[in-house]
Amino acid sequence: MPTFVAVDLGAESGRVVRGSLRDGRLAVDEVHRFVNRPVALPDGLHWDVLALFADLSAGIAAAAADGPISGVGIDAWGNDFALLDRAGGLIGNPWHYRDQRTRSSLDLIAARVGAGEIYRTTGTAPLPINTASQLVAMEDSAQLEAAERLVLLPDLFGYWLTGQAVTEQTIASTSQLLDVETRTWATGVIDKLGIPRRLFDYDVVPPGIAVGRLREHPEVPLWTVAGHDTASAVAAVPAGAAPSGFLSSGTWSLVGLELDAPVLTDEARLSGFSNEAGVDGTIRFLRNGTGLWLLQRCRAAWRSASYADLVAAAEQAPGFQGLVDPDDPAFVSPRDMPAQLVAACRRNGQPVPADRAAVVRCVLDSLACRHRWSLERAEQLAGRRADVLHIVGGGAANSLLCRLTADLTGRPVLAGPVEATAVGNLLVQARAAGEVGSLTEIREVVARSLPPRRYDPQPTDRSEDAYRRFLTLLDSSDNF
Ligand code: LRH
Repeated sequence: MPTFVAVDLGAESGRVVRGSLRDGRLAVDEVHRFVNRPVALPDGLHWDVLALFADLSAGIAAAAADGPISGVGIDAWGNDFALLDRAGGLIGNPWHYRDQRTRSSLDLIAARVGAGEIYRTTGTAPLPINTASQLVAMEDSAQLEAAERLVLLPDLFGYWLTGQAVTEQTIASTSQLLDVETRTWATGVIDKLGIPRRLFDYDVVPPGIAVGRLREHPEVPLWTVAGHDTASAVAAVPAGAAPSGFLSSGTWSLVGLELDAPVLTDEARLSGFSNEAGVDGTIRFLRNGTGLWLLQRCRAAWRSASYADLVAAAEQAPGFQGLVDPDDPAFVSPRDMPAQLVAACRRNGQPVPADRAAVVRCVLDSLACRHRWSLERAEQLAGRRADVLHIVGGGAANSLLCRLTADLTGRPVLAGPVEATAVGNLLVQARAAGEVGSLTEIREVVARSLPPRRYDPQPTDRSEDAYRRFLTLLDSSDNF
């Protein structure tokens, strides 16, 4: 029975998950889970990559001690990267995409390359979190001067595990520096931005190739997987023949459609849609919006509460009162998220949430409205309709969010798997090892092993009225 190990790193936590295939079904169990704690240093907000590496290594060791494993794969959140010097050493602590140093980056990029041109080349929406935005904010820095090579985070950990550095396609496509058609570095864009070309002087490889063997466990190969967590999650969407959309729901809400070719129109750019690289040449045409981050920060501010308790309380609170735009810049890194949500309702003339349950309900109602907006806009831009919406990731376990998203979008929601990212990671390895055939077969294995839960839409006058109010709110802001 072949067993694979997925290392799946999210902005809030990381996990090491083991998956075994038997008779066309995948059984998964979590070997190790750990918190991901960003650290604020005098120069800005960083990831603690050494702690993450120690934790993921401990998880792999625990899995290897339990029985033979046929491979390891690593996926992580997008955009963030490490710089390596000419001896392969790490330069500085990688930055967190929420660090504020990128404030002027979008203007700089538009001035140097042109917003339309960089979009037509890379297919990536202009966001301050993009690797490109971070690199232009670092120009003339000593770190950039000393750097020989850039590796995105999953590839950094793969390098530390095996001694071999690769650049995997799906994670590279979150940089805004990869050519969306050829899936090679967009050297013209890199040059115009004034970013040293030598950092990218390496081939970009697809998911599913052998990288090398683990230094600590020489019998175990490391495979490239879809290194971008969203790409791994979408590979594990148990989509059948019905035309469907997806929502990968975690810290971010990534709503969109899987396409064969990118949509590179000005309209798509101005609506904030990206064309991200998926498995087997697929394109994830999606909008990257703020997701359960809003709730994560509320929970942190309130300390004691669990997500389950918060959602249970919100179930009892009256719905469709105060609404906010989840992408309001006030929510990017506030000290006190609940206070910011209340302030945003007040600022926008919305009913002001009076207690925790009302704040949570405001978040979930607002996310459901945004999900509808993004799905409908994706359909218009791509000229394709989704008859069902698959929700994967942590949000698939949030029944209120799933129900509200079904009601607002008017589509049946198929929720799960919650651990889609790890599942996609495991099955891309299984395919590389010859255990599974195509992407379609991967999705059949998921549907058989972890059948999704269905929520049928029940729109009401109140939900429709809330959506109209949400649109007015968007009209009065600068956000797309
Ligand atoms: C989701 C995600 C998203 C990014 C972001 C920083 O976890 O990878 O696709 O852009 O994190």
